[in-house]
Amino acid sequence: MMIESSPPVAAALAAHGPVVALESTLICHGIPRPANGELARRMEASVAAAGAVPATIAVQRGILCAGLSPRALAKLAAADSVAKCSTRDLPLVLARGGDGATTVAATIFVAARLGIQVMATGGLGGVHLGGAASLDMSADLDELARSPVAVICCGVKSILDQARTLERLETLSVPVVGFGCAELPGFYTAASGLAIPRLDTLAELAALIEAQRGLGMPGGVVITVPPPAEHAMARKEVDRLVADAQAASAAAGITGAAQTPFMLRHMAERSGGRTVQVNCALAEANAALAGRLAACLAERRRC
Ligand code: PSU
Ligand code: MN
Repeated sequence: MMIESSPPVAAALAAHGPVVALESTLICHGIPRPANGELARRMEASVAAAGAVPATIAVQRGILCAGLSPRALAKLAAADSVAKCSTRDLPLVLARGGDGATTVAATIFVAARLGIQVMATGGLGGVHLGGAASLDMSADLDELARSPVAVICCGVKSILDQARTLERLETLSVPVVGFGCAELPGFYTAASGLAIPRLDTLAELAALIEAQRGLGMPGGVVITVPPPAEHAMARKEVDRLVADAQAASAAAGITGAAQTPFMLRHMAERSGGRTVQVNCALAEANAALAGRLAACLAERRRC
């Protein structure tokens, strides 16, 4: 296996204990410094407080690591030019011996190989605005169709075409549910206007995952929760920020993998840091829920 697990992660996996995978693109390309380092620590702490072991995934000098020491995590958050790695980028960064931050796609690819069933992030990647023509659709979606990992998130990032992303996930046979909500959350905001099935307990979430495994389906599930109410933004404000970021991105000729980081940065600046605040709060809450779900799944395995 080309993946190196940290001692705590290896021990938890060997004992079939609860482990939660965390991504590193959110840290390196989604949140500005120094808030990103603080968030990385808080997400790990939230997973641990729920009784699970955090496994932040990243490539370090050509080695694909699951679980970073506090020092390595701080170094990653402070680093300048860590490559954004989706699944297709992993072989190249390994071959070059470089450093890489994993997206949701690359993170669940690694998690699945290790038998980690749950991961947490802020917002899933998806079909970009205009994606029907440009074909810019996040590899997060296709990877979810083949990696059996439950991704806890606040829906699809606000900069994306949320309705078309849901359509694509349906085509890929990836279940999308709301935990305590019957509407796909809109990432920075609670509302999207898109209906999804609602589940209300951890046991129901676990049963969903177990049913998918029981049927021999290859993929994962998307478990969505609204952003914490005290931090959530109004939909109108988010729509305005997205439209501005979209226009700036088009004017600057930004395409491909650079688009998501560019737009997130633009909205952070235009909102005076409001979007970063929401993003950090929701990512931390998602990590806590992921920890609880992983603990619940491990408990049910023992019964
Ligand atoms: N969630 C956040 N911020 C982020 C991301 C998720 O709150 O920056 C990252 C994830 O790594 C996700 C990626 O996989 O954005 C999507 O990038 P793209 O659209 O290029 O696939
Ligand atoms: Mn893309």
